[in-house]
Amino acid sequence: MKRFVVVANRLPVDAGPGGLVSALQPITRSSGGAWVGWTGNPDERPEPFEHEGVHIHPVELTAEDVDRYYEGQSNSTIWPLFHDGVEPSVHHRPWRVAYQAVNKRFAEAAAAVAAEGATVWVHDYQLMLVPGMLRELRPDLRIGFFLHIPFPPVELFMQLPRRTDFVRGLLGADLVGFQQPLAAQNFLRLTTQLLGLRPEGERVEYEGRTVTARAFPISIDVSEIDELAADPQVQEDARRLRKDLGGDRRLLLLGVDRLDYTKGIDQRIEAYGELLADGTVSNEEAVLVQVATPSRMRVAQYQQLRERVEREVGRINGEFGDVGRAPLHYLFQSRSRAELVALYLAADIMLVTPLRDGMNLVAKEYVAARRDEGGALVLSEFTGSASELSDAFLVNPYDVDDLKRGISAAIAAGPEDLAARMRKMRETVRANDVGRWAKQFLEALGTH
Ligand code: GDG
Repeated sequence: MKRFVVVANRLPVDAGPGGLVSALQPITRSSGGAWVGWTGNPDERPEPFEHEGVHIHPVELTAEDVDRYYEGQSNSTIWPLFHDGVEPSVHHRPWRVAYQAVNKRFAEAAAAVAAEGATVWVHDYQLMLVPGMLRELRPDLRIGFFLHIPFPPVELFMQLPRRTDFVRGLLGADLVGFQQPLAAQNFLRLTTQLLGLRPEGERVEYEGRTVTARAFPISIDVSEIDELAADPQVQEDARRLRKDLGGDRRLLLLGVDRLDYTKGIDQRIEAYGELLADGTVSNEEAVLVQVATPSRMRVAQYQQLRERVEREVGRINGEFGDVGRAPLHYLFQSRSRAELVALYLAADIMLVTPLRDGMNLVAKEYVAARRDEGGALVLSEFTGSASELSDAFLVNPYDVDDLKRGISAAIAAGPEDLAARMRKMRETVRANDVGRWAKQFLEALGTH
């Protein structure tokens, strides 16, 4: 039985050193805690085991669960709706049933490993019913929930079938954390609209308990990026990349995203194509590298996005390229952390232009990597990161002209202006590392 339990869709094994894992692993390890989650492979349930000092408690998902709970309800219903409905949200009753059943399984697994009075921290949109289910099984627990994606405006949330279940589910927690203050407010307004509750400030009384809804903007493991950026091999790789792409005479623009329709990849490529077409940049003097990491490729909307993007990449390279020199390098591949940091170091302009994003860690990683205070960040207003990184070149990604304006401003900016902006952004990111984020959340939950 454990005093601290993390519950997340995925286990911290074979998942790569993501920010969440590096933030929670140390706390989980030092408290002798447990992590409840899925291995990522359908139809398998390994026995619980120890991994890097953490007790791993696998939850099984059948192939049908992956289809309905994960790709269906989580990624085709909730994900698009919570991102402003940038793609239509798809609703199917069997998906809802599976989501509920899988959430029950996670809640039961957490209830089985948590000691009397333990702290349980549940993560993200795949598991929004877990806090309520867990509260019912184990009223003695202190339960926290953090939503990594945006929480939509009330009018959009109201479209969700069985919407009240989700609000009740979240209210099972003592502390519900969001990326942005507006998200917490949206949630509290819904408790009034759907349940007639009366929030006061960030607190609301529900079934005799006080639930707090507050923003805890997530960040990155700054030291991980800092160490990679200081590594002579990574720096050498960055120089080689630049050389391969045409040396210092060519301006290097970079995008790094999961291939996801919320990331604004097609709008960004369209803007770059127009800059080439109107002569603002030429193939001689600029090159865009777009890393698009394969993601959720069994979901139809992701396959369609891939087709759209690849058609546009082909068109731009066909129209503006030359033998041995292409204006756009598109990598539909996953890269190592070291390779990403080498790209960050090589890039003159980082393009982070999502249509909506809870936070966006790539923007923060780019800033953390630039120990040289070089480089420029073009950043969408619709990311959580924009609230903190106001010294970036902020753009509205829905407006191609504004995207082009932001990119052109970054191209035109002088080195002193860029360094001043980067210095301020680096201070912000370095002062708000993911370890601090986790600590603040857990302190707020503990003193609740
Ligand atoms: C969700 C929310 C929120 C990307 N490609 C590769 C790779 N990555 C890494 C990046 C970054 C992470 O994945 C992506 O994080 P983001 O924040 O950019 O976006 P989501 O995946 O949508 O994350 C988001 C986040 O949760 C945390 O709360 O910020 O708003 O949507 O760290 O570097 N890593 C490796 N190879 C790749 O090819 N190794």
